[in-house]
Amino acid sequence: ADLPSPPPRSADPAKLAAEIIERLTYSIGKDAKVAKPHDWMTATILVIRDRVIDRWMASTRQTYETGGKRVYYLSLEFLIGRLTRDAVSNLGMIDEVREALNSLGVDFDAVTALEPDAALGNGGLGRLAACFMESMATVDVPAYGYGIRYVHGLFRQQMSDGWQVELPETWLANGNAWEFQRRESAYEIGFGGSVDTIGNGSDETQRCIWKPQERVIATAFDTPVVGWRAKRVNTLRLWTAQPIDPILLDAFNAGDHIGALRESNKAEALARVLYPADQTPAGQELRLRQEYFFSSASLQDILRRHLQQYGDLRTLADKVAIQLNDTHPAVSVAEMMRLLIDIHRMDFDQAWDITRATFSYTNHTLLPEALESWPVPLFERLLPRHMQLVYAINANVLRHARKDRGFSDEKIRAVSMIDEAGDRRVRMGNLAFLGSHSINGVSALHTELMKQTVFSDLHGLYPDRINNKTNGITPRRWLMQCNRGLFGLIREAIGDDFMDDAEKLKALEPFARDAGFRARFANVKRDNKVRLSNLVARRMGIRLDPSSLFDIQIKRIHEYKRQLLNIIEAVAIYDQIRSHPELDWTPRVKFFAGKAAPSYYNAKLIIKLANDVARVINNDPTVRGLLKIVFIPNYNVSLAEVMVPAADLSEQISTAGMEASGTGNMKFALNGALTIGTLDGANVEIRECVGEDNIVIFGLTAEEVAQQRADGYNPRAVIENSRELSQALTAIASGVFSPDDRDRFSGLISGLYEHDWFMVAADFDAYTRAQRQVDSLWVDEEAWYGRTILNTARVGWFSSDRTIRQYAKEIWKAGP
Ligand code: DL6
Repeated sequence: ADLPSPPPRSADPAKLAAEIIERLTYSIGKDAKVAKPHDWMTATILVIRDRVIDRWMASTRQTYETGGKRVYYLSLEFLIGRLTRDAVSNLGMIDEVREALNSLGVDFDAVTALEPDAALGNGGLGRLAACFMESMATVDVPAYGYGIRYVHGLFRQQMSDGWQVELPETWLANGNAWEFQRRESAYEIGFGGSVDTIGNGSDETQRCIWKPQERVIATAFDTPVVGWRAKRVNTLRLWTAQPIDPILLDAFNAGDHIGALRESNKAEALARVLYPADQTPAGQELRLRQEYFFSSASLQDILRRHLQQYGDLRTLADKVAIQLNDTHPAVSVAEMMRLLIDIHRMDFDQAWDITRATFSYTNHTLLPEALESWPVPLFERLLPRHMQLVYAINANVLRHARKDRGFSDEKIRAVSMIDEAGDRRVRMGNLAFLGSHSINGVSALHTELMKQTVFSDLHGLYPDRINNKTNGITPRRWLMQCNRGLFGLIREAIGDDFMDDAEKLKALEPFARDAGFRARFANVKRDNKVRLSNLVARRMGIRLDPSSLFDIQIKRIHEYKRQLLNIIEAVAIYDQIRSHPELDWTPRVKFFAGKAAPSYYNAKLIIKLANDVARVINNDPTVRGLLKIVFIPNYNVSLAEVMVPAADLSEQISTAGMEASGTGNMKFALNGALTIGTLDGANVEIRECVGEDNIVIFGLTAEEVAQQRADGYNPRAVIENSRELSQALTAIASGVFSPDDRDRFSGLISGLYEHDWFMVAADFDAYTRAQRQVDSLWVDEEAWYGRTILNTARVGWFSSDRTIRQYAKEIWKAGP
């Protein structure tokens, strides 16, 4: 029988205020008089959460009743940031909640600022997953995100004398009012052990039974994800690991108090930390365990839900689409085969058809060191049944390649799931590719390079599978919430249409020629720069002049992203300012922020260099404040929300061919910054949208990079030919910026002379010319803001709503 639902909750500020007090009293057990700021935050979240739940249940019910296809986004990373402001804003209740809290003497901004960032990701890949979750709810795709509920997200970065130090991050320390534990959604996950074969050897009767040696329980925590205007609320389901027996009582009673908890600790280690590597091979058993743990839990959950509703797994691909976010969940392909064949008794061919029809895979990098592969002995020891299935799938594919397509030995080696060069390894990229009907890259250039390089032979074998889905960002978080000033100004100018369709920002184009609008746009930018300057003064004690050009590079620290190129250019300008004090130098602040993988020595050295150079330049009176360098520690989503709106210049200067897409480039352009960048990743498409005059492009193209490397690039000759570059490198290498340890950077710099894999020297002169071009554009303030307004007006296409609509239509066949 239909049971009654509760009446929907009101958005009236007085009612909100009353409910906040009620929650404070009855859920938190605090009197308003003694409540601490955190208590107010939790009470406020609980009240907002109630409004979300109404729509969450309606969305779930609607998918069930209409038999809608569900999309499952499997990702080891979700770099969410704070949730509360996002939810309140998407519910359209910011003013009401602010007023309610005000009436209680509590400041909305102060309360929301207390929420810790959910930093369950390393960088672009994880942040993309978070934007996608919000956009899937916005464009009405019934979707679940699946991941791990890491107790410790990405490490906290502290600076100790300019060196990065990693500290554990504790986002759950004060509880998490947004999540719901689902004790009933629990699945057993096995590791190790052996496989028994039963039956008489004929295919129909033979059966494999995996008997794992270790078992843990995965249990779910659900967080609602609210789409724009709260039309739909989807679910982010994160798994945590528990032991089967919380304590081995026999061992405990025998006095082995530590041994009694060993199993428990081992299980809990699975969800303890986010693997802090970014584009480096994880190389650790724990990582493979995490990958299998969350893949298996998610697939068991998906199959259970499907069976419960439809009772038949043969319809799986009609009702379910599973997107693999990079290769981290690629073991899902083998797990799906195991579940279909061993547990649900399907035959191999049918299981393989269903698997491929259900899965699709997104590749996010071409860097060879980031292409995951696992040593065969490790894979076999942890997942013996999956190893058998990988061999069986491989045999199928290789037979087809050789017999039907006449593949040579060399091509067979390239498409095989087993890498036979050196120690045998299971290639997760090939497994994900072969188990999917769609494989996509994340920008047009990256997709082309995928076809030509890492997947060229697989592409030859299956030419219809690779497609492009250029990344996007959610305009809610990355414009409407983080840049209230610009948001208000745009609404005044062109009305509200762009709030539901970011491409309608185009209506702003004519305002680029309107002097009054340009002045207001400049004022908003200035306010945002003042806000960032205040943050820097508070956190670092450095005073900045907001009328300087704010030049910002924020992203993971990696040699291919070339923070080093930017720092060397700073050293070169420093020289120039001192040699030519009579010239009109553009006052500039170069900002950096970003984390380095803890084991990535050169990246950490680059952070130290930025800090060393900053100390010298910022304290040199002859510079007269014309150049300042600021490295803001502990970059995270919340810091990005302050930095992005304050940028005049966005640094997107990776070695061409190496940045798959980038998404920071889109955020900056949307918030009215000019890009200085190479023709890499999505920069190429940004240039097409904003127009050549409104972006500053420099340097080698991807093709030229490949050509130079093939021709035997000689960086020493390039350096010796450039006076500015040689002088800057000599200064750094000889210890001008590191008087306490003169050789600190000599290795880093000699690497540039000897190989310079990332083409810093090759692009240096072009980069400095491009920077001087920026200086000359900056002088004409009117024209500068005309250009930046055109950037905002023309990058609506990079909304993740557009990206998700393309995934939904072209890959998932789901959604409206
Ligand atoms: O697709 C999201 C993001 C891209 O914008 C970046 O260009 C790319 O570097 C990043 N890739 C990774 C790969 N990590 N792994 N594996 O983070 O993805």
